[in-house]
Amino acid sequence: MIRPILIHPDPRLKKVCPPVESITDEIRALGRDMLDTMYDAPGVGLAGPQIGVMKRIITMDCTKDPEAAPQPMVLVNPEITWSSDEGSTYEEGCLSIPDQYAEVERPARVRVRWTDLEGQEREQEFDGLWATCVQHEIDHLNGKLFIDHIGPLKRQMITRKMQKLKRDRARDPA
Ligand code: K1U
Ligand code: ZN
Repeated sequence: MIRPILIHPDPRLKKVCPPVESITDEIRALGRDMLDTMYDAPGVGLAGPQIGVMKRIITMDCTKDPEAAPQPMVLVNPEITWSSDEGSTYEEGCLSIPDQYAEVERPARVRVRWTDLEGQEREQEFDGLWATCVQHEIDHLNGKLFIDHIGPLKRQMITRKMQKLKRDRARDPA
């Protein structure tokens, strides 16, 4: 099921999410809904709070080649256990901040530990767009958006555009 995506500013996008306590059928169904919502958007990642679910769960698929098999991932309670000193800059976007982009520098490689939907502990190193995306999504779980990594003037300009977008959508829902 495709769920509506919250648009910034929204107080739910500023909150720190509590961990998922156990892997249940409800969490597995949530993971499926998040993947459906992410692919439909389309996006390469999605975090629980973006659909108003205040739980530490993210989805990702950063497969670049449209001919290649999809690589859907659902990460529950993801934690960064190591970050490279080397950085990498990527022009990030966000499904909760449509059509706005800004360069953000983050560690180029990270090691992440999480629980999968079978309840197994997993740990893996990510690089390239996968590394950028997993850090962007974990930020969402901590109430942080990519615009919190940029200067205050550009952040304010983007926030004002989003306030207008929300006013316009409320007046004329598509
Ligand atoms: O969390 C989100 O809002 C999803 C976001 C993730 C992300 C994008 C870019 C850098 C880091 C993290 C998106 O998926 S925005 C859409 C996007 O980047 C995209 C959409 C379709 C194809 C390829 C990329
Ligand atoms: Zn985002």
